[in-house]
Amino acid sequence: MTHDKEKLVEMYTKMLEIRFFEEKVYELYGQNLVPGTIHLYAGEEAVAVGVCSALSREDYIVSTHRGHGHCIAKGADLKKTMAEILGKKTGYCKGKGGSMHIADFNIGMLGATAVVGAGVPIASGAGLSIKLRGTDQVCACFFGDGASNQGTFHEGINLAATWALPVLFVCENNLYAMGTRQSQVMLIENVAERASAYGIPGVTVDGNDVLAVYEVAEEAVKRARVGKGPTLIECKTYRHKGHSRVDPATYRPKEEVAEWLKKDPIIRFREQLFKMHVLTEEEAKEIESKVTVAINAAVKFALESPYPEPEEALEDVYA
Ligand SMILES: Cc1ncc(C[n+]2csc(CCOP(=O)(O)OP(=O)(O)O)c2C)c(N)n1
Ligand SMILES: [Mg+2]
Repeated sequence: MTHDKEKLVEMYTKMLEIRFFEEKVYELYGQNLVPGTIHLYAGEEAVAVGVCSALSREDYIVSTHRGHGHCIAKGADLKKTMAEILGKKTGYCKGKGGSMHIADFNIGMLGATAVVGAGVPIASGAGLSIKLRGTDQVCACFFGDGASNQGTFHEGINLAATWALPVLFVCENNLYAMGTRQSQVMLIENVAERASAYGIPGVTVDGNDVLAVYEVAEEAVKRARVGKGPTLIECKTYRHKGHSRVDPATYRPKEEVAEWLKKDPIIRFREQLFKMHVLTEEEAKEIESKVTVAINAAVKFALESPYPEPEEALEDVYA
């Protein structure tokens, strides 16, 4: 476990950034300012931040339809991320990708994909590229419990295992794929059990405990960097809200939601930092204000930015 104050504060700040960023997007959606939809990440911040804190800037990530949290955790610019989600020209993909297709190669964010499970073989491809180029980079691939039932999951992980590719397969198991509960479509409790089918390590971790996730990710990164191949990491977590902004999530028992809300990863981490004497209440408040200012600036930037011109629709589509 890390005791480096600067690192711990950075992790806490990133988690807050993701939460506050999303609260604003939620609001803006209600004002009809977010084209398409947004898949909310609140409750799962410890996964993105725990994993990305174990990576360096040169490492890669592959994200999902729930992409903005991974982006921010990997170090994306808040202004350009917000502008992208609002469909503005100043966004990462000139406003043509939105949250589900956001990418920033400069920080190793290879892209979000809305096709469930499609990121797994992409991550293995990135792993193969790393191996062929002989660098010590790694690639972390985020996907859901639902994605782990796709053929791409099997094919992508099997290939990465066979070729000992430097990939972290990170399953964000939030118990549901849209309205389908895991137990309706899987007879095993832990997705990590599937690792044995590929001959690689599989670890299940409390996905609402950022330090636990970080520790497991660090170990997997270490293995990957020295050519020992991939690890399947399953992070047990829960989304606070529905599948997307328009889903009231009535399929989830109220008691279950209440139980998980008590395990809010941000509140838990803050309390841990108080206990570890890393943060005082005053310092925590200061961080909150700093993050609020940064998020407000991102919203202002995005709102004031122009939309792309209709003539630009086909630019950057074909290489
Ligand atoms: C190949 C494919 N099938 C179905 C969908 C529709 N869809 C979008 S998200 C989703 C659920 C994904 O669940 P999971 O992998 O657990 O990720 P979570 O949304 O819980 O983060 C589905 C079925 C899709 N986008 N792509
Ligand atoms: Mg899920």
